Amino acid sequence: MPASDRFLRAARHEPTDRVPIWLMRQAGRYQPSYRELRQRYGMLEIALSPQLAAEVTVRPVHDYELDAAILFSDIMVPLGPAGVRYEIREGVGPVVEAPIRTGAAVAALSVYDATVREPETAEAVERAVAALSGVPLIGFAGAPFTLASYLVEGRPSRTYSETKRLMWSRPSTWGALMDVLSEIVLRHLVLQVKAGAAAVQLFDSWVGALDRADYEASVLPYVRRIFQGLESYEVPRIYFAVGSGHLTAAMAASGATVLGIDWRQDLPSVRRELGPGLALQGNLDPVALLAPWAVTQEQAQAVLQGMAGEAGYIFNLGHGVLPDTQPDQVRRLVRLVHETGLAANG
Ligand code: 1CP
Repeated sequence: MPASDRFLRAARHEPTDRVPIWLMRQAGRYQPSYRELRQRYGMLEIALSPQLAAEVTVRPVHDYELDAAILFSDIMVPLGPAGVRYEIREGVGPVVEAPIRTGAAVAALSVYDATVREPETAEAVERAVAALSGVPLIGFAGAPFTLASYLVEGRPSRTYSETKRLMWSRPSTWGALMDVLSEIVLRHLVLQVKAGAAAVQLFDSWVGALDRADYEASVLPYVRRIFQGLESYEVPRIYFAVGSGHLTAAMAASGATVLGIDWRQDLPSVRRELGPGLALQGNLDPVALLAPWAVTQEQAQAVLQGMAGEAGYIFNLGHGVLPDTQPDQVRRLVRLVHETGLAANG
């Protein structure tokens, strides 16, 4: 079975010959070719150059025989045309020039026509799809809460204090912010699907900071709206968060067709809890790739064993590949999953 079929078939619960594998952050710092390119260009420069973004997107698929590519971009990219001034600071992450904490600041954000304002993203998708010879491309966006966390805090945070403060103390401002972010995200994802993305992933990386009641009241309705808006395009809809075991059942009611699960959770238990309706993706600890290969192998095999014989399963890490990962470990992991992850009804 060509790599081109495995990922999409598993996402749709169809039988596959092997367990498909792709890795969050598979294009990035751990690759010598990426580090070399970064000596010459900034991260955003690469993301906003269709030719460079496509090249970086395709490279790990060619190097490691992964079963899907993910567009090289960042969750902050669609916020630029909305009027947000930000930079990706070395060793820090996204830093916003003027954090958004008032109704006036929210009102200044604009929903825009992505086809007009994001031609670079559409062209990067088209170029990557053309170069991937049938291997599916995953388009992505940050989910409204995770985007809001950067906009309100102004930078990466551990406590999300300002974000929660806004959510709790000014519910109508929060609602307006989530409204505008949902619409921007939906349009950004539709743009990628129309340009050729075969699936989408919504990264809600930091939403695990909320308890279930706040998640259901103040975040889930907006995520639902995004997935609802994508339904008619009939592409798999992946929803991922970190440290969110307490939210899994609620996230399963978002309209996603695949849930990304981090390493803290036990995949077979999640499957039992949710039933077979949703495909699952995950969940090797990214740190396991830094261990001696015998340890990596043991942990990866335990993940595979837990899902042996299950349709609707995609191997991935529980979060992104860490920058100090040895490329050879990635190569060996892909081989291991393809060689031992046989039993997906094939
Ligand atoms: O130049 C660089 O290498 C800077 C590091 C970097 C990279 C490689 C950043 C800054 N963004 C990216 C690319 C990126 N970001 C991709 C494409 C690469 C791939 O997956 O193959 C994707 C999917 C993202 C998505 C992203 N950006 C998320 C969601 C996924 C996750 O890791 O949870 C988040 C939270 C961001 C914000 C962000 N951008 C960059 C950094 C270092 C961060 C995290 C900052 C923080 O800790 O809060």
